[in-house]
Amino acid sequence: MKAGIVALIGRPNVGKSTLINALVKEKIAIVSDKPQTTRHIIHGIIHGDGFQLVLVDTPGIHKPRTTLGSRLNAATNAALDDIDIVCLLLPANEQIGVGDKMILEQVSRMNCKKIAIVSKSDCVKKPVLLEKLQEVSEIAAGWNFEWDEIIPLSARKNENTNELVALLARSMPEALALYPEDAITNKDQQHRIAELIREAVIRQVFDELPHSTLIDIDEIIREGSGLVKIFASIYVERESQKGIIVGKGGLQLKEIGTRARKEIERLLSAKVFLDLRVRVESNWQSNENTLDRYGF
Ligand SMILES: Nc1nc2c(ncn2[C@@H]2O[C@H](COP(=O)(O)OP(=O)(O)OP(=O)(O)O)[C@@H](O)[C@H]2O)c(=O)[nH]1
Ligand SMILES: [Mg+2]
Repeated sequence: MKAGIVALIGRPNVGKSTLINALVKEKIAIVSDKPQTTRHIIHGIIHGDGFQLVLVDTPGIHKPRTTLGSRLNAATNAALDDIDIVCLLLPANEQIGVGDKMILEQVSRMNCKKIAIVSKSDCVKKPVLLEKLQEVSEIAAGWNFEWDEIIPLSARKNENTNELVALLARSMPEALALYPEDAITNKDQQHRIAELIREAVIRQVFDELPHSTLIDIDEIIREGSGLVKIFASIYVERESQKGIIVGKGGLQLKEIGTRARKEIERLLSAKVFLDLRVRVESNWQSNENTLDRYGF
């Protein structure tokens, strides 16, 4: 048996969560076109013939502006201890910038196999992709290391994703499986439901409230009929932000509820009744106690 831990890292928005979902073949991490979507370390488990891969999705490494931001970076750093492979995602359709270079420096100091993933390969034409691969290959020399592998892929189009799994499986050490055979993630259903609500909130109001919301599940009731009733709170940081979530005549909140409910129904394979309340938790992103309470 071969088994081991593979961390996916990179700046916000490079496609880490989309990739873990594509590899695990189920939506275990929420995704958005806005930066700093992922806020927790999420494991995605792949079971193969004679191997088990534990993929680790991490919050995008960035320059923090809040206590939450610092804690997210710290969580990512902690997740990089004791891993077998690190995969750094660099998008094919963007320049390698200051943010990437900060992470490259960090990668150079790591004592594990290093794989560069050129993500979003579907966004560029072949010649541009080839140039990017060359650039990625050369850039490691600036920090005195070499990539063990460089692989271009598109998580959205599932291009080269099977090849990545095969490559990772080959590189795993001999070890016992870390998770039971039926596990696909370390996150429980309640956490995944809260995340699907947050994803709907990000879709609807990110521009007005980029990172201000926190979701708490108050109660889940499973009725005999199969209906699942979910009561949840969307926390904002200030009273004035409540109206943004609720919207004119409650329309915004209704739309958030409808989007989230559809995703949750898919997750639970059941009919769902979703009741969302908007509440205030003053400046929670900077409140150490609140952050502790919510597991950041
Ligand atoms: N065209 C294309 N878009 C992609 C691909 N992978 C991810 N994206 C898009 O890129 C955006 C960011 O994707 P995420 O997976 O949320 O990125 P992330 O790295 O997890 O971001 P954080 O959680 O904020 O660190 C989303 O709009 C995705 O749909 C891809 O292979 N091709
Ligand atoms: Mg993510």
